[in-house]
Amino acid sequence: MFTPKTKQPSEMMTTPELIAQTNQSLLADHQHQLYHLQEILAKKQIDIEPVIQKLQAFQVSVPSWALGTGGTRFGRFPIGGEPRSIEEKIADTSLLHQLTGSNNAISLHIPWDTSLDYSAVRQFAHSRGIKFDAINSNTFQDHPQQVYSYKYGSLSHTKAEVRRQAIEHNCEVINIGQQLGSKALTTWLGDGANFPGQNNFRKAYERTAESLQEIYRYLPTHWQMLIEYKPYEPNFYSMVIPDWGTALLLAQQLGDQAQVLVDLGHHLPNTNIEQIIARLAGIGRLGGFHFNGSSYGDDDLTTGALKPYRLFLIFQELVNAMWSDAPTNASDIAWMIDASHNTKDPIEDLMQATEGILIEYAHALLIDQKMLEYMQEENEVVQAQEILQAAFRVDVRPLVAEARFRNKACIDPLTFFRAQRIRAALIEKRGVASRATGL
Ligand code: AOS
Ligand code: ZN
Ligand code: ZN
Repeated sequence: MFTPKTKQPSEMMTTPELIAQTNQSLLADHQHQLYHLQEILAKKQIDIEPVIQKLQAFQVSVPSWALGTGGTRFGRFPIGGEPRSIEEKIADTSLLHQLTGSNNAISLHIPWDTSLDYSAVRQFAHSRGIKFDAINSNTFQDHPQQVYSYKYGSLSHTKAEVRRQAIEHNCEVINIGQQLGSKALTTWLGDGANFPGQNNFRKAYERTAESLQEIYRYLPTHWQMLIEYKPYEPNFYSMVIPDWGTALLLAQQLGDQAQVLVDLGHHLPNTNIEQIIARLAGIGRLGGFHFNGSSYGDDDLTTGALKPYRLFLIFQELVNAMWSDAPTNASDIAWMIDASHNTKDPIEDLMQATEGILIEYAHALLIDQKMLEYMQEENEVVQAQEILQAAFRVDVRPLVAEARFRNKACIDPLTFFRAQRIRAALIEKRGVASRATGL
C-alpha cells in the first residue's frame, strides 16, 4: 500500500492529488481484474461500458445523523472525532464523497441540524461539492423549545394545538430546505399506540391525512413530499402509517407531489420488499428509498451485509421499471442510506454500505431484461431463475472500482481511509469526546 510522506492539513483530510497518487499504485492490478471481467462478460454479449457509466452516475445521499455513532436504548459507544456542527457533517460527507465518488448529497434532520445562517451553510456545502437531498422533519421526539409534547402523537394527535405545532414544524422544515436548495420533505411519524383501545384507528388516520394535507398545501410546486411507513417502533401495538398501503393511500389523497418512501428495515420479517418496489415504481409513486440491512426489523445495519440477494432483487425491479418505461425514473428517486452505527466507524460503514448498494445495482444491470421477459412470457421458470443467478454470481467489484476511478475517487476507499489515518486526524481535530447530534 502506497503511503504519502507529506501530512495533509487536517481541515481537508485528503486531496485529489493524494487520491490520484494512491490510485496509480493500484492501477495495474485493478486494470488486470477489469480486463479479465470484461472478457468474461463480452462472451455473454455484455458490454461493460454502459454499466460503468450508470454506476458512475448513481449517487446515494448521506444522512447527517449517521456520521456519528448511533446507539440503542442500552447505550452508546462514541468513536471520537464525530462532527459537532452541520459544517462538520458536510465536511465528513464531502470527505466520503471524495473517497467513493457516489455520495454527493447530505440529508438533514431538523432540529438536529439547525443553523443561524442557512445561506452560509449552503455556500459551504457548495464549496465542498455537496448538495442537499430530502430534508427530514422530526415530530417523534420532544425538543427543548416546543410547547406541547408528542408523547401521544404529533400529526395524528387528538388535540388540535399539538397537531398545529407539528404542522408548523414541518412547514418550518420546508422553509429551511428551500434556503438550502433541497427539493423534498421526508415525513416519518412515530405516531401510534402501545395498547389496544388507546387510539381510534380510523380517527387517527383521518387526523393524520388532514394534517398532511395542510403541509402539502405549503409545499413548493417543484417539491415532493415523501411519506415513510414503519410497522412498529416507537409504538408497538399500532403505528398510524404502518405499511406501504397506508402511505400510498395518503399519497394518492394528497396529490402527485406526494410519494411513498421505502426504508428497507421497515418491514416485518420475510416481506417481499421487491414486489412492493415493483408496485410503487409501476404506478410512479416510489419517491424515496432508505438503504440499510436488517435481520429482524429496523436494525439499521450495513446495507448488503446480511441479505445481498434480496437487495439485488430490489435493484432488478428498479432496473426493470426503468427499462420498461414505468413512470418511476431512478433519477427522480431520493436515495439515502439510513443506518445507525453502534459498532463500526461511521465513515467506514458508509463506505461499505455504498459499495454494497453499487454491487447489487451492478448485478441488476447485468441482467438481460429482454431475455428475462421472454422466459417469463414462455413460463420458462428454470431459465428465468438461471438468468438472475448468473448475474448475481459475477464478481462485479472491478466495475464498481472502475466507476470510482473514473469519478476521480479512490479505487480502494477503505484502505485509503485507514492508511491515511483519517479517523485519528478527526479525533485530533475534534476531540475524543465529540458527539454528533442524532438518536
Ligand atoms: C425511523 O425509523 C426512520 O427510518 C426515519 O427515516 C428516521 O427519520 C431516521 O432513521 C432517524 O431516526
Ligand atoms: Zn428511514
Ligand atoms: Zn428506520
